[in-house]
Amino acid sequence: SKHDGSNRDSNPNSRTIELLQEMGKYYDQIHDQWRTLAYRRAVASLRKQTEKIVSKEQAFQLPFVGERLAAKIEEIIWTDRLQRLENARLEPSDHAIRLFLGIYGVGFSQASRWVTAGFKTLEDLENKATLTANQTIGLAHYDDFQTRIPRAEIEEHGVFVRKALQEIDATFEITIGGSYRRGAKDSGDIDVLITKPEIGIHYIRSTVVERLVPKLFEEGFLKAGLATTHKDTGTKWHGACAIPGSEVWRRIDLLLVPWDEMGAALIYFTGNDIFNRSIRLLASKKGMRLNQRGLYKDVIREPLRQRVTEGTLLENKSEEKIFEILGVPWRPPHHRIA
Ligand code: DCP
Ligand code: MG
Ligand code: MN
Repeated sequence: SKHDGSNRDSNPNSRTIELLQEMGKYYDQIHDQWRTLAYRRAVASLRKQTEKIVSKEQAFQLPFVGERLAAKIEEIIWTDRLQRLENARLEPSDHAIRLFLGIYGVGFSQASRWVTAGFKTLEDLENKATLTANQTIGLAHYDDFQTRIPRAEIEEHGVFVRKALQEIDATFEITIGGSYRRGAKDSGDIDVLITKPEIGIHYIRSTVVERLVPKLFEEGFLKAGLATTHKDTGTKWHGACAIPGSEVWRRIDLLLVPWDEMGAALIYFTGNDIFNRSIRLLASKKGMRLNQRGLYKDVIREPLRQRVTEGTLLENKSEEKIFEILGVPWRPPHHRIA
């Protein structure tokens, strides 16, 4: 359901893809991870087809398309609709849950509790619910945070953060990751990786937390902190920002990365999340472990695959080397959509 800029219109299956994608988006919103993944894979599979898929038998031949999905594809061909999707659109409690899930920081259990308490609209929450500080911000900026950020505006935010940071210390470097780095034409938030050559996390964290963040608030760029980092252990600062002069608040994630770990962090924060899951699974099949800090070997696992030791570091500095050690061909960020 992410806007990754693939060419949909020239695809003979564009209508099918559109409805399946919407169905997947619905499952994502109700936190049905298994179906979300199944729909995303099926969509990716359909995208690669050069012919129109018109029957369930034909659909079933495709990778990642099971019997039920194949039947849904046929339903779309015959009816130009998907009954399940229309049901989902109509169910009133689902509607409220999806509405509430759109509030920043609100998960499925909170949304369900509000529905159970009888709240149906954002106005209900505003007038009758007891909200945390973050929920209040999320609600007040509901539409802002739901609006995709155009690529050009992401770049403006990047320039603003880089300038402020380099005024503090000219050797700091920033990289915009996330869907922007994958080449998306618009993004849900701004993911900013911050590092400095030859330096560890402590200096980076204290510079960002004690100097950059206050400076950006003073300049009117930062508007609110949402999930802010612990002063001694954190590696991220999530908040809201706006280009000075603009009324629109955007979600921004500042991600603090030790210089040595940039390769692993770039892979992680470039995503997408499905690509990350598949590359991590591949690592684990090869007896290695990949996380946002590095690629490791000799990781000892408990029977239930819970990690006990970090293992030996194989590589963390270079994205290319991590791909190489994993034995997978280099994939540029634009192609990291599993
Ligand atoms: N990520 C992940 N697993 C998660 C969340 C995030 O692997 N559960 C990684 C992959 C994402 C990256 O972090 O690409 C940034 O997370 P975002 O939520 O900002 O997602 P994107 O930038 O990919 O998309 P959007 O345009 O919605 O921000
Ligand atoms: Mg993002
Ligand atoms: Mn993000």
